[in-house]
Amino acid sequence: MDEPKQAGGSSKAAVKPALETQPVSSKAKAKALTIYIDGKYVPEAEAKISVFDHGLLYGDGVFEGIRFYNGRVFRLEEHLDRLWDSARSICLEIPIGAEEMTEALLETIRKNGLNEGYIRLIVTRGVGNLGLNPAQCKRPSVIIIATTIALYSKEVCETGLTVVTCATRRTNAAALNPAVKSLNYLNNVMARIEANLAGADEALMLNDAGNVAECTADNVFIVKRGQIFTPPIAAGALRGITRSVVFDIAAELDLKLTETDITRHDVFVADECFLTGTAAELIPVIKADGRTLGSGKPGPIYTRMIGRFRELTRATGTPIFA
Ligand code: PXG
Repeated sequence: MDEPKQAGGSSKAAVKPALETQPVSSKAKAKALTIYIDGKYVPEAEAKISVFDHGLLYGDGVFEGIRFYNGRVFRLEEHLDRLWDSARSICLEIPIGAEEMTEALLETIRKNGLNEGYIRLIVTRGVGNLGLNPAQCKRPSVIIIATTIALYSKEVCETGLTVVTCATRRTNAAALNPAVKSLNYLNNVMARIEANLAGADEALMLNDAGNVAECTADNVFIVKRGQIFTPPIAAGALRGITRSVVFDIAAELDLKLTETDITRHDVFVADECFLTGTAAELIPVIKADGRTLGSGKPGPIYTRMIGRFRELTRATGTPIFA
């Protein structure tokens, strides 16, 4: 696999750790990336923002993680729509239009000579003073990083992940609404630390009612008696783009999919469970809080879903080189 930034050595454990947790290989450091910052394309060594940027000082900003496959950006419009929704919700005006953003994004990929990979698109509140009042920040910054990423090895996709329920709750919509994909991810980071400490691959996050919301960077699906279930947005799930792809595939394959509250019990007794996210794609879960789920192997519905997902990612999306 060509994974210059994230790829690492292999381990003999039955369930391999996420690649992001493995050491960066020394070979990888050779090829410097070209990064877009506020209209300029600069080498990564020069890609810097101010220490007074409120994105750094307060996590004040929004972002998207986007994948491109086979020379096409997957579900780009949906990602940009969500970025603009997140920005609008926090009164952040993105300084360029969607058309200019699209061109900058495609050009960043082209400048890095990539055909397949991952984009991190960030809009920060911009430079202000040390007070948190965003009224001080006159111009938001736009940053685009195009690189390669593999969160989980091929083996993990084939064997499945383990999850633990964490004590850190998903933020209540009345506090920081989880629908906003903001730069403030400390809530999810805390949950992820709990998973790490418990030796699990991911953390299952509950909402204030004690129902399943999502994992730290992925939406959750379960399968019971041939039907698929996932928590509604109101339960604290991000309106995931990959989640919506699963809805589309379920309709295509004539599988019943229902948005409903899910308890830990529902997860424990599920026939199958899988997570979805742009970086993680579709990934099976085979253990939750020590209980083996279903057969303990990726299930038949997951297998059909991922097959169709792979076809869609290869054949659809915004062309990069057109
Ligand atoms: N829930 C949360 C909280 C997320 O941040 C998803 C679900 C999945 O949504 P998409 O649209 O990607 O299907 C996300 C995704 C990562 C990473 O490295 C992913 C996200 C944020 C930070 C890191 O996988 N967002």
